[in-house]
Amino acid sequence: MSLRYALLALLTSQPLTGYDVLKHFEQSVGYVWHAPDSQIYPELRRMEKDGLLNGVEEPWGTKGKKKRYHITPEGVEAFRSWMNTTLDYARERDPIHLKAAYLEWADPDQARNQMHAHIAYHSSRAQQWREMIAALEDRSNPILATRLAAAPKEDWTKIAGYKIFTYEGMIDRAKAEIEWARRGLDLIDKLES
Ligand code: VNL
Repeated sequence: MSLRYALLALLTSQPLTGYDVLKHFEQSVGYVWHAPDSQIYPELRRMEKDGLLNGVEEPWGTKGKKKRYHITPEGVEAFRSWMNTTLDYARERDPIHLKAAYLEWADPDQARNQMHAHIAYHSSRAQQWREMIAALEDRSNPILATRLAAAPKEDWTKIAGYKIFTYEGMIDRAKAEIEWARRGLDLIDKLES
C-alpha cells in the first residue's frame, strides 16, 4: 500500500511518463521506499483507475504513444491525508535479528561472515546516503531541483531540509547496525573459543 504513497510523493514534483517514473523513483524516493520496477507499472495503472492519477497520452516518435501521469486533485488529497495520519506500525520482522538469536546453530566462521556482510551492506548504504545528502545540500539532485523550481522560494529550505533529515536518520541507523555487528563479532569470539 505504501508504494502508492511513494509514487504520489514523486509525482507531486512533476508529471512523468511510466519510464521516467522508474528512473526518477530509483534516484529519489526509492532510496527510502524500495520497490522493484515490476511493481511500479501495475501500481500506476491501478492509481489511474482509482482516480489518483490522470494518464495523458502523448505522441512518441512517428507512430508511438506514451502516457504521462499527472497527479489529480484526488491524488494530492490522498497524499495529504496520508501525510496527516500517524503510521500503523508493523511488528518486528527482521531476518538478521531472527538469525542472531540462533547463532549457536551456525558454524562460528559462517556467523562471523554474516556479521561482516552486515557491516559491509550498511557501510555501503550509509555511503550512498552521505552522497545523497551532499546532492540535496548543494541542490544538484535533479529530482529535488525540479521540485524546487516548481515551489515558492520560501519553501525551499524545508523541502530540502526534511529530505536531508531523512537520510541522516538512515545513516544513524546504519551506524547502529555496524556497531552492533562489531559487538556480534566480539561475542562470537568470546562464546565460540
Ligand atoms: C526527492 C529528491 C526525494 C531526492 C528524495 O528522497 C531524494 C524529491 C526521498 O524531491 O522527491 O533523495
